[in-house]
Amino acid sequence: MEVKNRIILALDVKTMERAFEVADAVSDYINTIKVGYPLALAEGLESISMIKEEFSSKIIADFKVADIPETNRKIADLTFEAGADAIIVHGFVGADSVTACMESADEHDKEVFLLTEMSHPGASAFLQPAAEHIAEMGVELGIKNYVAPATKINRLETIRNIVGKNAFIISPGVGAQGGETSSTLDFADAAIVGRSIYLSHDPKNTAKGIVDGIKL
Ligand code: FNU
Repeated sequence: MEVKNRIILALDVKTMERAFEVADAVSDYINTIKVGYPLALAEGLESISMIKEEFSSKIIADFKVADIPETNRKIADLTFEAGADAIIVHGFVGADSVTACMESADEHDKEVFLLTEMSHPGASAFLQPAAEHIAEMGVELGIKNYVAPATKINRLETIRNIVGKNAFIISPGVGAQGGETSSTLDFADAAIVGRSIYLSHDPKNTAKGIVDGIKL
């Protein structure tokens, strides 16, 4: 996936009005937007196509899909039909559930991101011990896109080493969760930034500052 300036906006706002304001403010710098449950549950799945049409952005649907294969398949089909370019899928549910999303992605000519390990402190309890196996499973399944944490650079590096240099890793946890852009981008292809941008008093300048910092 081609991500402008290696920054993805996590648009976790709860109204379409605010979503449009923030997306508009950062549109010179960001062309890839992650829509998750906050916006989709507040404003519906059509929030995806509305943002896509207004800003010509790529949309990654962060639905952390984690169900049985048959249900995963329905979730992925509906998400791609709503206009998402990619969907984030949990790996811990196993190869059959992930494969169901991959099949949907292939049929719709869209992409799957495999979530290996999460960025919050609680992820160390159950997900971290499984994360390397999840990444290995992704490689065996032929997955090229991954999600790995910006808050734990050593874990991000470990996952990069498993999935290889040609894999595409996006990394959440920059800014509000304590992760730092440049060290994240040493191992990830793009950083996901939410609150630091959409809660800032000047999202445009904040996005510009992040992008300028990358180029230094
Ligand atoms: P911000 N997110 C995350 N950690 O933070 N998808 C993960 O491990 C993961 C995610 C999402 O902290 C989170 O839901 F797999 O405000 C939010 O949408 O910058 C975004 O990444 C981080 O937002």
